[in-house]
Amino acid sequence: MGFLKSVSDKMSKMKSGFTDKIHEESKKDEPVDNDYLEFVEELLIEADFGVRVTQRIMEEIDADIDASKIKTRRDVEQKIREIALDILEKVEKPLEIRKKPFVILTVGINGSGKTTTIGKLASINSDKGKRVMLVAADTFRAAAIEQLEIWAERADVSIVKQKENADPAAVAFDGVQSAVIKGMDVVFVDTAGRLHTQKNLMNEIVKVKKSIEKAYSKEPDEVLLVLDATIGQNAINQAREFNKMLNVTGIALTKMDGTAKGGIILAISEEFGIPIRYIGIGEQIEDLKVFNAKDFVESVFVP
Ligand SMILES: Nc1nc2c(ncn2[C@@H]2O[C@H](COP(=O)(O)OP(=O)(O)OP(=O)(O)O)[C@@H](O)[C@H]2O)c(=O)[nH]1
Ligand SMILES: [Mg+2]
Repeated sequence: MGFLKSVSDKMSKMKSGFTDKIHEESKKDEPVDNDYLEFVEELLIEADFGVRVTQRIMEEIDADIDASKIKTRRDVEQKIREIALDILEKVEKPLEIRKKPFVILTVGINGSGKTTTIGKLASINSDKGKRVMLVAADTFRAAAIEQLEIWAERADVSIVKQKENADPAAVAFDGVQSAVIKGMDVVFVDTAGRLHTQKNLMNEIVKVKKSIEKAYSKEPDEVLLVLDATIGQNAINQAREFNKMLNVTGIALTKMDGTAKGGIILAISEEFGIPIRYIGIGEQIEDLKVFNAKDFVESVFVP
């Protein structure tokens, strides 16, 4: 299925919570007055566009009304789309897996979708003929290692693991070193979920990053922050803290299918400008999409 149709179908919550409501109004032959603008502002906040993006949108709408560029509700709808595209185009930088091994460290809070995203990417890359290695540096629970093993089997790729409670930095070191020796194309390092407020665990992930650097003589090629879109504005704080500690180079925004508040993608993009590499719109392999701004706006912001 193409990007447009599948994303559009899976994003039905966001569409019914925001896009369809704006569109219904835009069909009405009624003025763009203060009441209407307040209604629009509330919708934006409810859909998690965040204060900063909402303010930008409302200010640009005001300016366009003053300049007589916006006359109808349909013009307002169009303007929101334009601003969404402007924000998202700046973060559309697909991850290019060039040199080998290309090492991707995934980080994020508990349950954000790290392991699933790795599993999906392992399959996609393996299908392209790349030699993929998964590294089970989430040693917190035995189940976490097993979960990654299942994905490795499904994608028919290699896995490096140790026992439960092994030092995650040591597992990461071994994994990357072995990938270098075996001539792997791409390495995904899975890590345990942690809250950005847990100081010890945040220090631990910095150690994991450093140990990859030691095994590899350079930093990981990608520090991929996996963010759950359904947690709303909390995602902003997480992105800020993870970025401060680890220099995040890309974001995978998961569970976009499960939320009416998909505006969070705009809030994050406008705030940090970190590339959005992938969006997750479901649990299956085909539900991970390389992020494309124009396609996204067309499938989510057009009714
Ligand atoms: N609907 C939906 N579910 C998703 C998506 N991505 C992940 N999930 C589900 O979210 C749950 C948690 O995913 P995991 O990949 O285990 O998350 P994790 O970040 O590895 O979790 P921890 O290792 O516990 O920190 C699983 O049930 C996944 O199937 C998505 O894009 N959409
Ligand atoms: Mg996991």
